[in-house]
Amino acid sequence: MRKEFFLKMLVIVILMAIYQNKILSQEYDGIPCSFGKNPHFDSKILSKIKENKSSLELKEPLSSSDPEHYQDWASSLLKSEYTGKINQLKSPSSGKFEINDPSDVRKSCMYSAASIVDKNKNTAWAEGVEGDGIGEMVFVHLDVNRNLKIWSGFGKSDHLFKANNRPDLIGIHLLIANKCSGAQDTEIYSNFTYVGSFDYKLDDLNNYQKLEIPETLLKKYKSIITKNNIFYDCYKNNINSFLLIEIKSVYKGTKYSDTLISEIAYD
Ligand SMILES: [Ca+2]
Repeated sequence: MRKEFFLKMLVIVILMAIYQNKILSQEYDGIPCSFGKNPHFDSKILSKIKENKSSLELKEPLSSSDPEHYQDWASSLLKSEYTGKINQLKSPSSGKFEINDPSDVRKSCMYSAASIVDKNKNTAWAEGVEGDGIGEMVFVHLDVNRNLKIWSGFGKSDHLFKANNRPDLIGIHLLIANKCSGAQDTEIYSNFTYVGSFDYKLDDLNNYQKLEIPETLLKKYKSIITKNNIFYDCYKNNINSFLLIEIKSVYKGTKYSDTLISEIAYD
């Protein structure tokens, strides 16, 4: 009798394990950073910004443990190769499987826009569409009054730099967030004004190179700031300028067609 009971329980446990695994593998996609199929920013939103009709909100996390907010900062991002190994726990409140461990969140979001501003040339934003990613865009939040530099391509190693695409010509759009409000763990930037854009030719270099913004555009930026009289209610910083980087052409990778940018920082 006891043996029968034990066997029954064993079968139930095995069935539960199989069922659980099935749910987990189905739920892996898109949590917490989604990929190319689910863009949060696109050229239609950019057109609306140009017409002052956009309701775009960019959430900037206060902690580097929350890079999932940065998935809204790009038109696509490459699916992390670590996704399959990430643990998910069932949330008691929603019943959904979620990633709770910050290090797992970071793994899932490894190619998000967070990787452009993490001061680490070994991490990068990568576009996540088929082909070379021409027309794909990513936001960075930096003070354009300061000198800037860019590390285009995957700076992790010479091998990876050459194996992947590097941006050749990029379009740089300058925007102003007229509003910022502090939330629990993020700052929310909204009410964007489009200042203008220019094309910038990059060298095929596995290192930092200058990113210079034309004086005429900076002059226009400063005149808009003065006119708009921007008031911020942020916790962390009061930088109102955003750059939207658009891939226009690439230096082809020897092995992959993913285009990456490792870092944009102050020079
Ligand atoms: Ca980086």
